[in-house]
Amino acid sequence: RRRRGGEGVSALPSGFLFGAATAAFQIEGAAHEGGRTDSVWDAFCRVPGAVIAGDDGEVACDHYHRYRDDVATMKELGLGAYRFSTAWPRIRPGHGPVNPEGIGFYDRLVDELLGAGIEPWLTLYHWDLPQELEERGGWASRDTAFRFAEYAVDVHAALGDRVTRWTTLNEPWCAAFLGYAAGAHAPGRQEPAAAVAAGHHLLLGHGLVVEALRAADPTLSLGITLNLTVVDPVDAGDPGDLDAVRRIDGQINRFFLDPLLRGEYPADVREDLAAVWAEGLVQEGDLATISTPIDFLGVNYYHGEAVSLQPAAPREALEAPTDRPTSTPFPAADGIFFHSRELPRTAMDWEVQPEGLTRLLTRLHEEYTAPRGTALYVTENGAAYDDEVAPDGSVQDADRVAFLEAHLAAVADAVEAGVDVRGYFYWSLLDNFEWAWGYAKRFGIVRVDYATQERTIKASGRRYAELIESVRSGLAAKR
Ligand code: GBH
Repeated sequence: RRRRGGEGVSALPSGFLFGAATAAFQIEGAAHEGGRTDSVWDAFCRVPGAVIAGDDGEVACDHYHRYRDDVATMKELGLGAYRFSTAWPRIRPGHGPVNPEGIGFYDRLVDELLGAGIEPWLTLYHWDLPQELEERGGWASRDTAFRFAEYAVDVHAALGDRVTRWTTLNEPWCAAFLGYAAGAHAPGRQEPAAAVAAGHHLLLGHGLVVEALRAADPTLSLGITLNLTVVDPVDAGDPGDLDAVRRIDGQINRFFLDPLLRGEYPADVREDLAAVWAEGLVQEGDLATISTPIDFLGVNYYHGEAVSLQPAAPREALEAPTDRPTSTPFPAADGIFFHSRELPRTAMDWEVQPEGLTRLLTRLHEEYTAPRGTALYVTENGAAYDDEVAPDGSVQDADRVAFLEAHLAAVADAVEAGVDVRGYFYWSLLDNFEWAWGYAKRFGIVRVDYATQERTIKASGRRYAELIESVRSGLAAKR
């Protein structure tokens, strides 16, 4: 069954939460203001060839100074919630004391959102580790998990009276495996064992934060956001392809889902990664901490993967657009080939596969979240396209409109099938700093002209506003 256009959202209940997402490093700019120190991304941007065109986060969308206008735009779009992240190096640089000026920015942002009737969804970590902590070992060091919990407690002390939705981490797979194994993201290390350690320490940091915030206020709603995907075999009848699926699903999805929601690392994943899994990495009590119950699982879904086993087929590093040499983000993927299917593609060259989102949500509900009463939210989904500005100044991004409608319909299909998914955040509110791609890729429903910092709501933004309003008013359901 394929539903098209706006009709696709009719299964969504009127209370379904619609929002848009951003991340501190990608939009804020003001990199040296208000006592902010370097994050690993500031340092990485200075590495020759690390980021396309030598782009950096110095100015970005200048959101640090323009947040009032940006909140007004969110209100115009009718967003019910805004997912943003706090910059650790603004708030608590490394071992230093809390920086009141850094907290002050988020204090004002939260008040502005609440004043506009928009629920703040705060993410504590979206990849901007203080560089000072990277110099002490970064996420490969166990100590970083404890420093993360200290920082979280500080942010909660300042904002916990107004913010009820807390996400610990955004996409620990990316932070660990793109950052420490592939070297395509900051800190640019290419050490698979450090990546596995980083993955565990990120999860431990998550658990420590959940324990601490739960103790501070049992009424908070706490969760984590993972980048998750559907992995299909090229030939479902080929045992080699099925084993490739098992390994990639293990390294992207189950490495994180199982400790969080089942309290253990999957035995097959530990075995696959044995050569890079340090002795004594997982200490007594870690898994109990990591699996402390959460209220919601945030799902970031962009595209699926189709894999086969073909000896000697190298993994292309899609995440490394520059000439700087990088490695595979999968330490145990020897012989696995990532197949390109006959599907439409975005400007990132990612396949557009909306039904994958329905399948992913259904699987998560059945295998992981429903048994524990954990709610699901799509915390990111979106697409980059080569937008053009029309002579009248408008942006008619028909491909993004279609992407948005198809993925909302895919979420509605999951809701209809009984999956407990309660909200959707489009990535991103604004065109912004797309990591190693710099400003070359635009994901926004709002265009940013980087020369003038002028914002323009794209056709996709207008369409999103219409769909939000039709669901909220119950009109979509009556159609
Ligand atoms: C998200 O990550 C981020 O949270 C956000 O900051 C970012 O701007 C946004 O998406 C758009 O990129 O198989 O090695 O080619 C993206 C998650 C996970 C998507 C890995 C691409 C392919 C990895 N990414 N995936 S690979």
